[in-house]
Amino acid sequence: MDSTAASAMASALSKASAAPPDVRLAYGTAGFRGEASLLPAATARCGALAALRSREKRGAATGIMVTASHNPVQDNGVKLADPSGAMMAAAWEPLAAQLANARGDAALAEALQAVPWEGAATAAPRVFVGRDTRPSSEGLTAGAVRGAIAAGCAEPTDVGVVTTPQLHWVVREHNAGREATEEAYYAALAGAFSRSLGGRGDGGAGGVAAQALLVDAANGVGAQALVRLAERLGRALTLEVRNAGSGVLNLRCGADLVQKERVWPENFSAADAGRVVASVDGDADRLVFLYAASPSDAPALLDGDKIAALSARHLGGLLRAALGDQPSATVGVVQTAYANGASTRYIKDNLGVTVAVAKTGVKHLHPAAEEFDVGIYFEANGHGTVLFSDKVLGQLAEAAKGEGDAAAAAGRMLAFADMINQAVGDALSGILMVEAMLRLEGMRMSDWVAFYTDLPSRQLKVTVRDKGEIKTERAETLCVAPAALQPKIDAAVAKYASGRSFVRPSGTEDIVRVYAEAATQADADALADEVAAAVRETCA
Ligand code: G16
Repeated sequence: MDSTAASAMASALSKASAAPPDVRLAYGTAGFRGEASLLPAATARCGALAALRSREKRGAATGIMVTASHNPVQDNGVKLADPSGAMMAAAWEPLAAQLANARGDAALAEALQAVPWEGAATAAPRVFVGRDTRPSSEGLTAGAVRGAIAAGCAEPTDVGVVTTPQLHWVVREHNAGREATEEAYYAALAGAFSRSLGGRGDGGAGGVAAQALLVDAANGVGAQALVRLAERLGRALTLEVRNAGSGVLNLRCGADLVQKERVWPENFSAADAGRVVASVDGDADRLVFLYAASPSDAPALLDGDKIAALSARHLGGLLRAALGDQPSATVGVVQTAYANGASTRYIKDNLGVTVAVAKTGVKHLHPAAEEFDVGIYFEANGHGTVLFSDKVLGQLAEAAKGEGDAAAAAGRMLAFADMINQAVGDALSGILMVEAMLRLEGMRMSDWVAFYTDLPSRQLKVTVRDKGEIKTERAETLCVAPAALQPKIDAAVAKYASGRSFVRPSGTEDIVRVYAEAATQADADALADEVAAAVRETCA
């Protein structure tokens, strides 16, 4: 942007936004995140950035979502959506950080001058703004709207209280010229769910839908969306939503707790044995399942790895049924270092599907999945989705015009492509996808659990003076700073059979995450404790 335009916009933006806090805010795994009182400046400036990104994309809509996802209720955050509906391009993250931390008009003008501006001067920006149910979200959203207006977006579109994936979906659909409303979202998902089943599996041929599917909504924004989706689904699938908002957001409930601690969330217990239990996080972009065959069993966790395995198995099979045994379309799974080693082996060795590894964060997995025609990406924590290339969609559309089993398989696969939110991981869309796949495979939850047995693992959080001291490489599997840490991790890992461990600074919380895997649970726990102690000692 030229200096005259930048100065004018800086003065409008500084009137529209509070001053940044004394601490420097970093753009983390999924945007800015922290205690809500730290965020008014960052959210307002992200509103401006969303408008600037839209201008740079010649008026294609972008999105801004005010949420702190799995974080405690007193935190908040902001996630930005690109015109494709995916996370904002990584190249713009430094611009966001510079803008969010700029103090005074001159620093704001300098930050704005760094924003790409080719063709943007005349474009009319379009920004969709959504928020979750946190008490601080309404005020921060108002700031984001003011920021977008200061950057030239005359009328930001307030989509109100929505899940993060709904906001991303609306942006994607709008830019594709389709109806981009919340109502259209429910209709699209429910319609595709029933088309995917095509009359098969209704009522639960696989024994999975005879009873209502139980959902832990983390007392978050997903609860109201699940209720509206259930209305649309009617008898095709009954959902019973618990932790629907009367308790504290993310406290002893939600996908983050369930995945990390492998326990029943609040308001669920051994009495729910035999039922399918889905757990979503505070903004409904993560999904994991729990299942206990009998009340005396500890619940088994079916995490993002298991969802990836089920998707690869079902969609790989459908693709071959639709396009023949040697389809030219490629299928691949993208995982992170957190993926359980047993899942990677199952996907590669049993399913014969390629596995790629990316750094934590959907912003890293999503582009890696785009390398495949059917790109399946899931983080173990339940974030993920499936992407379909235009090439494979074209091949399937052609095949669906025919007759017989191949045409039916192609039609079913196209229904999955409509049901799955390809903008970003979506717990609601994921629940339907898993349910449809289980019914079509004629599988029970116990069959899915039995795909493979997870290697025992443990995750810990360690608080240190400055998590930023920790630097990693090789998709976060190697700690390169502080230099003394990786040798300590290596020494600890060497003591345990099938040991594996890594550390990384969280991009959403002020902590360091420790992951450990080993042949027995006792060993995984001991390894995690040793590595956590090494982190404390080295980063004290
Ligand atoms: C965000 C990202 C996820 C990522 C998670 C990790 O999730 O969207 O892709 O897995 O952060 O967080 P951390 O860096 O703390 O390990 P969410 O659900 O918190 O928005």
